[in-house]
Amino acid sequence: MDIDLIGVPMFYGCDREGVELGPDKLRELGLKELLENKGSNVRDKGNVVVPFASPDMKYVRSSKMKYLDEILTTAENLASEVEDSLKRGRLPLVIGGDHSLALGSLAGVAGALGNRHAVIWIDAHTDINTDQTSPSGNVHGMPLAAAMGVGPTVLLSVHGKEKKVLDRNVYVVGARSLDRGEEKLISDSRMTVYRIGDIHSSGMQAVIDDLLRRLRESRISDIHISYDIDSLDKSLVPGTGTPVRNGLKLEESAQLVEAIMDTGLVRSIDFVEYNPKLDKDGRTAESCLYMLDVFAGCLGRQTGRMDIGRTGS
Ligand code: 5AB
Ligand code: MN
Ligand code: MN
Ligand code: MN
Repeated sequence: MDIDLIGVPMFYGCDREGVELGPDKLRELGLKELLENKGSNVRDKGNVVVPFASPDMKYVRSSKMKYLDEILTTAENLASEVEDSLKRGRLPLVIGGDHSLALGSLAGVAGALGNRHAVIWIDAHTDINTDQTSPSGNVHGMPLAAAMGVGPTVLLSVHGKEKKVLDRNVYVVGARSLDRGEEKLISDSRMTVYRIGDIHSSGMQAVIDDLLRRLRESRISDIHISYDIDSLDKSLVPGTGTPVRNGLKLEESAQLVEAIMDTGLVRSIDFVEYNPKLDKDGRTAESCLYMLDVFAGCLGRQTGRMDIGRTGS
């Protein structure tokens, strides 16, 4: 596979410093080599520009969404990069940074692929708050709602088009920490949420089978994976801003990622929320590398240019 690495050194969406160091730390740990060794052709596009803001600028633009201007500018910058990579037939691998960057990656995906794609959001959270329902004002809890066209216009208008994905093509896996407004949006929309309880009661394979069946029936032609490392159990990722107990094991996460990757439909990937500053004994780095190795293995098995338009698995 031809891969474009794109770093997004930003913490504004989680309001907790350290996560902006994620992209360069993963490079230092050998991300490019890891991908190359498994057979991919990798171009590192570097980091997108993230404007500077001091903490006193947090609420300048909005009282409900912290660092709004800086997040929007970064999202525009990222959207252009992702769109450009996809149009060249390369797979953008976006390295965070906090999850608000998905406002940009999904805008780029929509720009290049239209609306026949699915978004698979692997996360302890569903990230479907709006400025009205958010308990924190942190935009990293809002990008998936915005992508479905729900929330304040400013978040929806990144890089054109208001809807970056149809709600019926949205799947969250691993959810276990949801806010009340998020629960309401789940019942009011057609998105699918596989909670940790479903995974523990039926097993990961049953969840995967159901997910793949729905993907097939929906006739989507492309997939974007947004991988938040807090989907993993708290013990595996001390170095993330919002760890949650009772999460996925590495083996379960690998099984899930492999099944999705092996559809051959994955066009773009986010890998987010690794905060090297909060890590303990390199445990999070190790978990990240384990999962990135899984992605790398799958990507390496896939061949060169992507044939956009294929269906089924
Ligand atoms: B993450 C919370 N729902 O909105 C909120 O890490 C947490 O990108 C959001 O999944 C976590 O502040 C966002 C309480
Ligand atoms: Mn998230
Ligand atoms: Mn464009
Ligand atoms: Mn999360």
